[in-house]
Amino acid sequence: MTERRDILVTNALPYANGPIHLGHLVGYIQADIWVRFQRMRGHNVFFVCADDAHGTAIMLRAEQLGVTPEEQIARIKEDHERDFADFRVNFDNFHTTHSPENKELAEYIYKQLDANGHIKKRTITQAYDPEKQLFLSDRYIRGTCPRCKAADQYGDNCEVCGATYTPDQLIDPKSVLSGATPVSRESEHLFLALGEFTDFLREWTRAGHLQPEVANKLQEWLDAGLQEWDISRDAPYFGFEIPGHPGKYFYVWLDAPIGYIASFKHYCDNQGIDWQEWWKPGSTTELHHFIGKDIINFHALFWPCMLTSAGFRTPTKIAVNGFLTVNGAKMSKSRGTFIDARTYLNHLDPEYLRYYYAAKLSSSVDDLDLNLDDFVARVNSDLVGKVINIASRTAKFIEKTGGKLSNEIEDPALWERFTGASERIADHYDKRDFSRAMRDVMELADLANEYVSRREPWKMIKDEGQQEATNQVCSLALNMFRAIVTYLSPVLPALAEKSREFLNADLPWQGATKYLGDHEIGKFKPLMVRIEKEKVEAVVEASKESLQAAPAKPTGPLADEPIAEEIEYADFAKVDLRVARIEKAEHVEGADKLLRLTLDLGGEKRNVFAGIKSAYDPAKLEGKLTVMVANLKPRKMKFGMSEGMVLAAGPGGKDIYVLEPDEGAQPGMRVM
Ligand code: B3M
Ligand code: ZN
Repeated sequence: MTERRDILVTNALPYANGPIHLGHLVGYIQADIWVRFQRMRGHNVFFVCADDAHGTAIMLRAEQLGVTPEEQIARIKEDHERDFADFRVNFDNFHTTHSPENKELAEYIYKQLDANGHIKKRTITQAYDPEKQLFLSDRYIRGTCPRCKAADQYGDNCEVCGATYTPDQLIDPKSVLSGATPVSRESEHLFLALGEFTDFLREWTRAGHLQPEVANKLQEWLDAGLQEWDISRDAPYFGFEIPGHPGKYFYVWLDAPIGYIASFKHYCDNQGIDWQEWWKPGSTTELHHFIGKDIINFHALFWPCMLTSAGFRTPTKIAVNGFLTVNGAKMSKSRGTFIDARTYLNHLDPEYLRYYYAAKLSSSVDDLDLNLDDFVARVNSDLVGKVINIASRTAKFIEKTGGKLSNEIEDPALWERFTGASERIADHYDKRDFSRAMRDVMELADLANEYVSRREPWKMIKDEGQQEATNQVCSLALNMFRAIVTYLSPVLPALAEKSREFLNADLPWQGATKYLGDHEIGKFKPLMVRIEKEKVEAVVEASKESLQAAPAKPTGPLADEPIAEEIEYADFAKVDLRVARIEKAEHVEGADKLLRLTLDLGGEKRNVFAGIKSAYDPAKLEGKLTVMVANLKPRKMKFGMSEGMVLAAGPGGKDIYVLEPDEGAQPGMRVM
């Protein structure tokens, strides 16, 4: 075995403005498995996290609930901690970024950056809500797209046509917070001059800290040139005031990663450990950050600059995971696939999900799909059908033959397959190739089951002269079971715990290669039950956004949108409207509002992006007839060419109704 490593592991800090959901859990479960594995291998590991407690969203949420931000983040922290504990994500410390340690460290790092000349001052013009009296980031402004005129678009880009713009280019912009029309206001901001770190970053991003695809992405950004990073926000803001700049606060993303150090420091101060030993340049300890792919820039660009300038060590590895999709699509509240950790826990065993994620996780940044049917099938077949089965079909024969495992290895070649797998599986875990580790373990489970089926101990036991042989066969089976559960125990800590009791033995990693003989075992109890499909359905049902909860929609559309200006018939006649059949309707990766439609115009096929995702399950659209503008000039959108437009009515959101011709209409027919 290699020498003992000192490893500090962190997970991205969840925002303190909402519950943990299954998407978050991909990264947390991944890191927890890795930590448990490293500990089993004898390494010294600390695993810390914290709530990311600052920012406008949290401040506004507290205000809405009529509590102080401090009260609000304290409540959320309790929920987060409970969710993590119940999913067996076992942090050594779960802190908050709104802590004295973090304040002190953030101020310190900022002062170092400033002293090293990397902080610049500049006056910027920003949208300001005159009623709420605060500056508005793009997400708090909505209005009509200046290009395609789609209503209710974000302040920075249009989800319907893909245009990008600044909030002041929106037609009729409104503050989401008050409904007021934003005004432009000037204010002085502080910036971190990232460009000054370009050479450092070029080297750092290629020095083995990152997955290759991540390093390539960063190279693109570096080649494009790094902008200065705006690190200040004006009051009112929930965060830390910047030393020397009254009324200005650190932007939440400045102090968020510093929360890693703060959480660790808080832990070490309680334990009497010297935290600085772990954070000084040249430290022999390792630092691993597990994050999602949407926050790569903060961790692999900004963070190393801050650390290095302030005289801290930089990360050993940044482990980036992809997003979670459910049933092949983005998690959706209307479909009930936006599943909170707690909703899942109310119905299902967390170990099922830990196993499923492990079985699908690799070291790449690929997205991970939780297909709910496959989830049920896979867990039942792998864990219950294969792993548990080995023990449940042999344990009773040990009981009947004296309750003790035999010293005699009945099939040494077979047993060697199990001991020989140890280092290979360990290597997969270490490289975060959990899916490979799971595949190797399941192959072992197949071998064990084949062996038991071949020997048929249930027949042997009936033969008076075969009692000892029966005991030997089942002893080998249970030793194979023990090795398998050991290899799985970073993923399935509860199963490991129960198996320890049943086998009356510890399950250290090295133990998997030592034959447990002349050893009395405990009584077999069912170690895990099958997932019932109904429970998964109950989770989905409970996750569906209740319709009553949706805000009441205004009625009387004419009052909202007066009839447009009169036009000549000739103008109307220019529009070639045709009946089309929706042949295919699909989700578009990365688009919140769009569906991709393949339309059949009676022979001719068209690809059209329609902003109707919020109202339609794509499957329900397929086969439907509708009406389209067939002679609209093709438009290049963010996700591809759109060759026409489908007609639909309604204000938006869930209230969108695709027009359908009356029965008898055929694709390609002209609509007059
Ligand atoms: N609070 C959450 C996220 O974007 C954000 C992470 C902070 S990590 C220092 O996933
Ligand atoms: Zn648009």
